Amino acid sequence: KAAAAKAVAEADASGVARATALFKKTYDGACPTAAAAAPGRVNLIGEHTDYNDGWVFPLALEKSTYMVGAPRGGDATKSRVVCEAFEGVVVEFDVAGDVAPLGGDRKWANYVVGMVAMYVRAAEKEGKSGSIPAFDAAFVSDVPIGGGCRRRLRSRYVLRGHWGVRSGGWRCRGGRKAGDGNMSTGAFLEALTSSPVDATERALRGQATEHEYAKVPCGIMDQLISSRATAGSALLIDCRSHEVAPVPLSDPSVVIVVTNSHVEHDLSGSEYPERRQACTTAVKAIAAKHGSDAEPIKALRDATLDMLADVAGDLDDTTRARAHHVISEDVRTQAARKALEAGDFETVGRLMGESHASLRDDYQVSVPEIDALVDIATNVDGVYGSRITGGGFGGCTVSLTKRDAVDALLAAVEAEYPKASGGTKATCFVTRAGAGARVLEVPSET
Ligand code: GAF
Repeated sequence: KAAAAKAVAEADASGVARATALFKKTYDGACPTAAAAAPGRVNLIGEHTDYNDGWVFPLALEKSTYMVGAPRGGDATKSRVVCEAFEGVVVEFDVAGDVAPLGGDRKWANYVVGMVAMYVRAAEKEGKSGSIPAFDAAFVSDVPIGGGCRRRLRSRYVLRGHWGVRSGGWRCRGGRKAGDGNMSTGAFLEALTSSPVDATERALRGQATEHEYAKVPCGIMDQLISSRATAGSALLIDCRSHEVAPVPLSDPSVVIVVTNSHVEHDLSGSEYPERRQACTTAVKAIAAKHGSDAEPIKALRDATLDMLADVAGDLDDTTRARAHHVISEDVRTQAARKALEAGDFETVGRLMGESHASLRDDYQVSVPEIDALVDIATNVDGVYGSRITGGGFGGCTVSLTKRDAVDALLAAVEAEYPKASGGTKATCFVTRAGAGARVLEVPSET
């Protein structure tokens, strides 16, 4: 525990120092007065259940996004933001509740602009105006890119946890994502205005930003885990009540490995909304037959596989398969929580394998490269289980592994994956469960 806390403190100090250097360089040597961080995440199990009011079981990465800044003062009306991935491009925007999403090469800043709009709106509801002053800010991130970007960094990925580093053109680092961009913005705005916000409320503002400003109709998982994570634990999250139950990952002989396929994914396309729509269609059919005033069926979380079987004739095969995934995934996720609490890693691994098969066959959000990574990992002695993690269509896998088996896993991925990916190499990292969004000190010497 002490070592983990020390590692977080060191990473935070280095993140704030890097962001401060970027801030000074961008804003004529000025010093930031507020700083905050929020982590990326990886989901152990419970995929595409969050927008069905179900359960998810993610943990925060030990890698975070850092934001520093200061009020501009004087009569400045616009805020400015710069990020390491687009160093030199300073985006200006109005601090307002009705500010329009940015377009073109300024799209990356929408997570900031959107969060500012959400905080301004919330204050206005309480009758407060001028709650956020015009500010300057700078971002850096240790959160690796989610999935793709083998070829180029798409601007909308930045600040959703999909970060690039500049090195002879856009280049990516392996890993996955999300919530860290808007949750670090939220915590930063709270630091700037000395007005802390409840961590769940911060996550809800982040989700609204995704919907309205990034046009991704996401659930609440990414923002909630980034906002509320507990170091050392995965969180079983009830996406209806927003209650969270930390489950310690305390066995030192077992680790979590994240592997990036480097297959590009983009949840702002049509696939994610189509999956959501199929779930809505299935809920309507099940509710019509099985819902009652006493026990309404409002979401797939309220349904069982028997109920689904009962309405199978009213649904097309695709819709039925989508609902089958979600209903069975909720069951697996709760079983995985119990198994993890009992230290039964074999069962957790088996459930992860079943989750992957369901996401591949019923929900159809996997791709051949990810399936290959899961097969490679599953065939390594000492790997309990492996699956696609996150929204899908590329991205990363998560594997639960004996610590002793990590070298064999990395060697197998290195040797086997390029055969399935047309030569692309995967990148892996081992992670413990990191801390949630936090306000940080700005060192006085800055
Ligand atoms: C993406 C979304 F942002 C989440 O809300 C969740 O639906 C996930 O895909 C799938 O579990 O990351």
